[in-house]
Amino acid sequence: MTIERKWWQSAVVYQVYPRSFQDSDGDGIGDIKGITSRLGYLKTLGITAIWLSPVYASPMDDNGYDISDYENIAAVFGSMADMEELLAQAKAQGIRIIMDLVVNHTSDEHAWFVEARQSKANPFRDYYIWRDQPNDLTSAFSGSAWEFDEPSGQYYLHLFSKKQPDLNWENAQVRQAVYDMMNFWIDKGVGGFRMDVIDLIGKVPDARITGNGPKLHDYLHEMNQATFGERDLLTVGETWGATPEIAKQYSAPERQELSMVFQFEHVGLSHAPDAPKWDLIALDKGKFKTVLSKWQTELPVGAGWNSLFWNNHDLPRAISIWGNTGSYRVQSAKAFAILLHLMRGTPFIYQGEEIGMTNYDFEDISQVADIESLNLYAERLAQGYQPEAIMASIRAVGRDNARTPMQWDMTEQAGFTTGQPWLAVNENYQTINVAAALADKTSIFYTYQRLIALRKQNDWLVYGDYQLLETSESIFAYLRHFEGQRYLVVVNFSDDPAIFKSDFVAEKEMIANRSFPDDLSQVDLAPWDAFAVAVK
Ligand code: TEU
Repeated sequence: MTIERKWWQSAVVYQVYPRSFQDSDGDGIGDIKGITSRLGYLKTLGITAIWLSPVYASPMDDNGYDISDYENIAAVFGSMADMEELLAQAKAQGIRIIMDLVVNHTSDEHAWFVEARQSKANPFRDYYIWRDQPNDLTSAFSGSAWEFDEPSGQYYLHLFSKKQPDLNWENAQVRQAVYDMMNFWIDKGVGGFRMDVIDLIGKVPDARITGNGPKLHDYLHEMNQATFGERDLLTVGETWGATPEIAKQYSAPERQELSMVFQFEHVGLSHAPDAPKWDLIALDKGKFKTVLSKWQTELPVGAGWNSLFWNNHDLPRAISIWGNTGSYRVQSAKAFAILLHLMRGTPFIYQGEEIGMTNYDFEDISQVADIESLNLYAERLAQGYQPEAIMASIRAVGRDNARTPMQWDMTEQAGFTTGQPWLAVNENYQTINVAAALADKTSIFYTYQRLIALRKQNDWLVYGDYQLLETSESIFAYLRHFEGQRYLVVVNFSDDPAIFKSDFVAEKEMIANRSFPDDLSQVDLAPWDAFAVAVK
């Protein structure tokens, strides 16, 4: 089979959450100059693209996912000149910058909304979604999705915070304004876009349809043609509601929509059935294997493309909920890395994952900054929940777990800032930090570095077929097939020893977090052991 190779299929992307990555001016908030100063570190890791969470002008109700000007930079993050410098320096290091595209909604302080709420007759009124009466749609950040606008006498829709009014994608002028803005950034040399909650733009509020609306794919095809279609860019949609069938609609090349999707089916396995994400349940390992394997086999090369990730800025640290951050922190972090990075799809690493950063021990709501958690707290308190019960949810899954400052070294505030950080540094920074990781050849960092290097060197890893192997429950083992070669990946996904049996014969070692087994007929696996070998 001849494969039409794309750079983004073999890329490894690193997500930077600017507020928490590196502060350069001592105000306690990370900034663009800080990111530029750390490009050398990212180059050492080996990543080839950065997904930059929003740095645009914003009142920061949702840390920048509420944008008031798409063509300017938030002063707290720096200036447009800083952004251009970051693009240039990154390019010189062979790193592309993927911008976050947040166009399901704007900030209520965006000029369009400021105009829109002037009066029903305002030319920008129809840029947003207004109704005389609200329906029962709810916001992801608690409460009704409708907010009454006193002066103009109607309700506007906000699927997130009330400072994030939803744009009306039915309006062709809105769509054109978004495409013009995207072209502004393409002309600046960005490497692509990560599209925030893109599956919501086809919503039909009166029919209570939010995700996967009827015109969603028409809009994305139109966007593709009006902007990045002819360019060699990476576009990834955040699509909570995607099945493999839906993922193909987004990413099959002939449909000319996006490069790939983020799907969250494995993330959902930790949520109680029919409950919001706040009630965490133990992971069913059987389902975990089935779900991840389904996404491997149901998107064959040419039919679509998937991404691979454990973490992002909205999720608890994966090793804190699925791994073991006690005695097996290092071993389980390496096991997760090996398990994921040898699958097919484009891997995304979230800042700090490569050194095994963990959840934060939030004890009191005063330690929490995220609007989603703060709103949940107020809502549940009013519903009669005990504060400790609400804190237990926030501690387990709250988004601030991912947003504590990056841990660079053992100096005060972990080298993140010379001032007071906007969110507390995790107390474990004395042991978990970049300087310590770089100094230890056996650290998690070097497992990631090796995995990234392997992906650059091996087509089997990028394009090979995938086959789940029958094993005992706690072992996750699969084969990759490519051009007559076979590669075996075995992970003991548990705190207990396990035995892996097979009739494979090892040919060449690829990567491991233990010594390589000579004999694959029976391998004694210690907790969280993981290895990959080419087999005959
Ligand atoms: O998130 C979309 C989303 O639905 C969830 O991930 C969200 O974080 C929440 O946990 C739902 O319970 C995207 C961004 O990634 C997130 O940071 C933004 O807050 C949100 O959209 C709004 O722009």
